[in-house]
Amino acid sequence: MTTPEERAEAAAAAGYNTFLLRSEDVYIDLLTDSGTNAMSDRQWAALMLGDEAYAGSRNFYEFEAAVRETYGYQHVVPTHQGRGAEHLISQIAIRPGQFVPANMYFTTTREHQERAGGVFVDVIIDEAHDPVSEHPFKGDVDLEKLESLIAREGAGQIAYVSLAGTVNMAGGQPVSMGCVRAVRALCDVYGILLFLDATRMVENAFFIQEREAGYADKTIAEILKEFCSYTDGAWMSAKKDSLVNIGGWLALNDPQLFDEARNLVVVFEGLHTYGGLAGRDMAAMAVGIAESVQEDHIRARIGQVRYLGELLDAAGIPFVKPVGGHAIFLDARRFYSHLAQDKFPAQTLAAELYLDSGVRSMERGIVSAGRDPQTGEHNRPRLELTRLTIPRRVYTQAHMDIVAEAVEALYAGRDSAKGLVMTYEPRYLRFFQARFDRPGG
Ligand code: P61
Repeated sequence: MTTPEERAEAAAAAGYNTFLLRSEDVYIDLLTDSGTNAMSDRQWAALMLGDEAYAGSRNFYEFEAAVRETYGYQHVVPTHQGRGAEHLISQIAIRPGQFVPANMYFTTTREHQERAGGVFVDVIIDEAHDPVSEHPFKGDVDLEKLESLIAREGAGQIAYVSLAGTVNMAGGQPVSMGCVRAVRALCDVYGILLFLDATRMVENAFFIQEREAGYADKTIAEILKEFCSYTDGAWMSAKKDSLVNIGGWLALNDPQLFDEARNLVVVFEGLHTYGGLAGRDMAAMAVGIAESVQEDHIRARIGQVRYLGELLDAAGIPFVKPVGGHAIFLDARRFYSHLAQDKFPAQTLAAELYLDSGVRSMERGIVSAGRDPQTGEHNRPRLELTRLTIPRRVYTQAHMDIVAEAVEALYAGRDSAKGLVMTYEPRYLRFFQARFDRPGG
């Protein structure tokens, strides 16, 4: 715990960017659910069985078996985390000038797609951009948008369809099984590849089980495997669903594409049997993969996020509905309705929440969206959100109560917020390291 004076100093030193705070200055850390999960006793025990051979570690084969068993893909290379895998797939599967249609962007994913010369195109349904729409599958692809892109550019100009389950930037919103089947069918007509960002696909499976006709009696594990079976491969940040502090992978069914991945991984990550990880990390990941699909775990995990949502809803706080898998996304546009987007309302909300309570959250609005690579202008997302992200197996209900009280107190005094001015803007993924001034503060 810190005093208001200490937080004022820490926030100023961090340029009012929650990514630049020291964790010891944070009371409840809802920056991310990435790598911040608590490992189980079994995962810790597995760490002690690390086989740190440079080549052919026993833990690699355990990890490979876990991916095959739980996700169903044929071939896999480990990577140090999700963006390592995004880099590999983008380099392998995108030719400069090709289009990459996706169900909304993710920061690192789009960065790697654009670095490989790809042109990102958002083909998510319109409801995803609307924080008040209660559509049960806001992560779905709009097939008309996808088809018209194919018709306009030609199938040969589409690198692949980039599908994420759940959709982080839309609020952790799921994709339906009906959608992935339909996208698969369309891809088959045109001979287009379909790759999945499987980072929170277990959480996505939970929503299918809960909401989609015909899936109530299927297990999370069955739903996950069926969903993946419609795709040609996947990349993964294991720091989320798979309950580890570090790790990721790229899986591919096509032996030739896999051959390229296995070759490229040695240039950027490490040998194909460790990919930037220690043997013990792969051991913990193998156990985490199996634990992640346990029904009770996933119900408790999403239940906790919903609990916070219910508290905030009762207090009339505006946030993205329905509540998604990993976080509550406060709607900064409505929270600070007096602030124009150029005043960075979501960044302001993250800064003010920290100053007021020591709770750390994350901007997911205009700062995160970066600039258009062609025009150099700010991308202006319709969603201007501040994410309260819940790590898995870490916090208690009492922590959620405190967070809700903190947000309510901030909402009561919302009119006094004046916004922020950006004083330093990094070239890549600017939100991580950008700095701001706080007028009057
Ligand atoms: C997060 F502010 N997510 O949500 P890596 N795909 C997806 C992710 O959510 C994801 C990655 C790929 C993070 C960490 C993070 O703009 C940010 O293992 C759906 O982080 O490399 C990561 O996986 C990349 C936070 C990443 C950010 C980018 O908190």
